[in-house]
Amino acid sequence: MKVYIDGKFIDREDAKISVFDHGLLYGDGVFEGIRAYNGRIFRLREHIDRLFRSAKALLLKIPMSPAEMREVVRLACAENDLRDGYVRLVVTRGEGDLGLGPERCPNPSVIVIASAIQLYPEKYYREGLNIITASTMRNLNNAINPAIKSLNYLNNILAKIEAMGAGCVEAIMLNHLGYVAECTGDNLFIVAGNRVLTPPLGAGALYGITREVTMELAGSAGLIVEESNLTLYDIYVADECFLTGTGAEIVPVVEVDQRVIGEGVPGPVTRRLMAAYRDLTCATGEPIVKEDRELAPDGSLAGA
Ligand code: PXG
Repeated sequence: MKVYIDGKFIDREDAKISVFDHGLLYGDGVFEGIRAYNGRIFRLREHIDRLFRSAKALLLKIPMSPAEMREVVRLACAENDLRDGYVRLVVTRGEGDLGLGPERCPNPSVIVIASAIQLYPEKYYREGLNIITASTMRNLNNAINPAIKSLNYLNNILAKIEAMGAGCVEAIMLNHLGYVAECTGDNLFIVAGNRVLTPPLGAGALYGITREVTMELAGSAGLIVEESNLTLYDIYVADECFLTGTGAEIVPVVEVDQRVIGEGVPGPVTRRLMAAYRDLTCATGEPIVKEDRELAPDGSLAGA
């Protein structure tokens, strides 16, 4: 495997960054997780745009344009002969010193890891997940806004630890008002009759790209799609519940905090959306093409 770091493709074992990088010292940076299916990168533009928005919120200047970043992701996939896989894109504040101040980091680092994907077991999709609600509350919008996909993921990790402690793979996180925000690495939806509901972003959810695609698919299927504040009660009494994320895609939830959801099996709306999502991932996306184009010796992408 070759990892892209600041303009160069480096062997996996040599792909390292400084211990003075503020991404490591302070979680000061942003990231994206992107999937490639069937030789195409799914929703590449949307992921890169979200990366740039996260960076903007942190006053972190990414040292290339969005078009160049898309090209780097395509090159990283081609370099690793990836047709189906997972791309982790990281931009750190860069090397500084032990002070907090970002002004000490003049050169942000760009890292692209294009790797094989660890898929969720097929059982999760066939039988659905059993999840819990974490006691760890989602970050406040005026503390670390959950819309920023930053390298500071401790809020999510603490909730994930609770999930694992309860023998679950995911946990619901509530906001400070007691409304459902999202899960530790996935957005949440419920189905009530012919309505498909998901919390608004202001409730403490990431602007999930799979969430967006799912809302479009549900609309096309003639369902009523609404963003609305949800309490745990709304989930417990829903007909169906499912989670969305780049890694998970659309995964059914059949039990929450010991309450069986609906019939206790993946419901018809969830299954229909899962199928529609899989069709879309196979058929759309930015093609990965092995191009003649190489990085210049200085690591730049001429003409990108
Ligand atoms: N909420 C949070 C907090 C996330 O981190 C999502 C929702 C889903 O967003 P997308 O755009 O992917 O539909 C995410 C993204 C992991 C992992 O290893 C999960 C994410 C990102 C990177 C790694 O579980 N989830």
